[in-house]
Amino acid sequence: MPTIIGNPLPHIPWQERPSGSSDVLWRFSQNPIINHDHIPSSNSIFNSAVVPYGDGFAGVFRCDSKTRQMQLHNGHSADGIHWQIGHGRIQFQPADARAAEINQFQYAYDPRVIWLEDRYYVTWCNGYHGPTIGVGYTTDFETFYQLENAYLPFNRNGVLFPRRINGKYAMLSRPSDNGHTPFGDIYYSESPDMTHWGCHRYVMGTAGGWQSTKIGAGPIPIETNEGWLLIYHGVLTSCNGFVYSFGAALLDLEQPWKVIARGEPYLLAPQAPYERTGDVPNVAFPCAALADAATGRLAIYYGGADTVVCLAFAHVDEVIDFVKTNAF
Ligand code: BMA
Repeated sequence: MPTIIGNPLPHIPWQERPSGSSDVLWRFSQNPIINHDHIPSSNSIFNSAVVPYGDGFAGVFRCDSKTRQMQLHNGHSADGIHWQIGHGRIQFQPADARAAEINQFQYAYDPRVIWLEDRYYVTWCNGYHGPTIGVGYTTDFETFYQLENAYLPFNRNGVLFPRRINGKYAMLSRPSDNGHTPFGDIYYSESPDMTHWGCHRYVMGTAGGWQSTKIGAGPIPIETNEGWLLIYHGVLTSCNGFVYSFGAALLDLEQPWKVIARGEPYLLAPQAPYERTGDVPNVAFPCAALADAATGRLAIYYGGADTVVCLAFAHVDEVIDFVKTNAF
């Protein structure tokens, strides 16, 4: 039976699958959990990342401002559903003198957060003469430090693994261009020190249907006894523009650039009103998942239509069965 390798987290948000549904993944009935105007300064809050913190949860939120600046804000929550989000953007302090050279804020979006060894690391899409992957850390979600960018521009999607692999830090990313990127595959890179990234490996690329234009890693990969469970977004180009859905794949635990299985259908496509309608219609964009190793429950946080934050739920064994049964 597929199981999560990790800590029991009995307090993560949860709601049973609606009766009559056979979906592997189902939406929270109280979606969206965070509305576009949750704080006075926000135009929209979406594509955000949360982790267990203390007795509750903390997070880094993408809050686009009323000047339409893309920013990261901190947040705290007792239950993972009701959030207190900081009203101002996170101002990263340079971690050292070298990092001070790149510490000028241009824009920041699509964060991911993970506890790794001794601190919470944050990665995000960071403006530095074009989009690249910013890396920083915090211990308290109040003071944040910025390290070097992981890559050269252009790259918008950087997702750390939650532990070292073969002694190295590991990250998935998606090299791109400076526009709205009509392509994109997932690559793996490793680093001895969280600064120098190399040994780049191709993981997987676009495929049919919902993932035919580009794909990108979503939440931090979830370690299971069957491999890393990677929830990832896929984009198709319709005559009305990009459509963002998400699905799942299993990656080898020690060589994560090797794909064990990849599910052909999506797990969730933008079909609810708050996914279809908003600043960017037809977007469901996952950036975080809480996983309870005791029960196998997953709570997945995703942005709806670049406007709101939503939750969906699944059982890890059912997601892995789905990936293997529908592999292509
Ligand atoms: C991507 C990012 C995401 C966004 C998506 C759809 O390039 O900007 O934050 O959700 O486009 O607009």
